[in-house]
Amino acid sequence: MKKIISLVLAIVIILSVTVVSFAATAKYRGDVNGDNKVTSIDAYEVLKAYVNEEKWDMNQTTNGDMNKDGKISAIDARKILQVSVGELPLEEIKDEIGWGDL
Ligand SMILES: [Ca+2]
Ligand SMILES: [Ca+2]
Repeated sequence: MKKIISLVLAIVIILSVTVVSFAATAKYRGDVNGDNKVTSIDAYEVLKAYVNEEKWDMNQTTNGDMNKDGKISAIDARKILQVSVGELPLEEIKDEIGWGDL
C-alpha cells in the first residue's frame, strides 16, 4: 500500500512540475496550458481559475491575460475563444515584464 501511495505522489509531483514548466514557456498569449496552441481548453482553464478565484503565478497570468489588465477574467476567456476560431490574431509573447514584477 505504501508503494502505491509513493507512486501516486511521484506521478502528481512530476505532473505538477510539467504543468509549471509548460506555463513558463508558453509562446502565445492565451496559451495557458503550454501546448503552443490557443484553444477552447485554454479558455476553460481561464474561466475555471476566474470562477474559483485561483491565484496564478506571473507567467500564467501573463499567458492568460488577453486584455493586459493584470487580471484573469471572463473577458480574457472570451478573447482566447476568439483567437481559437481565428477571429482575433495569434499574439506571440516576447520577453515581457509581468505586472507582478513592478
Ligand atoms: Ca493551449
Ligand atoms: Ca485580463
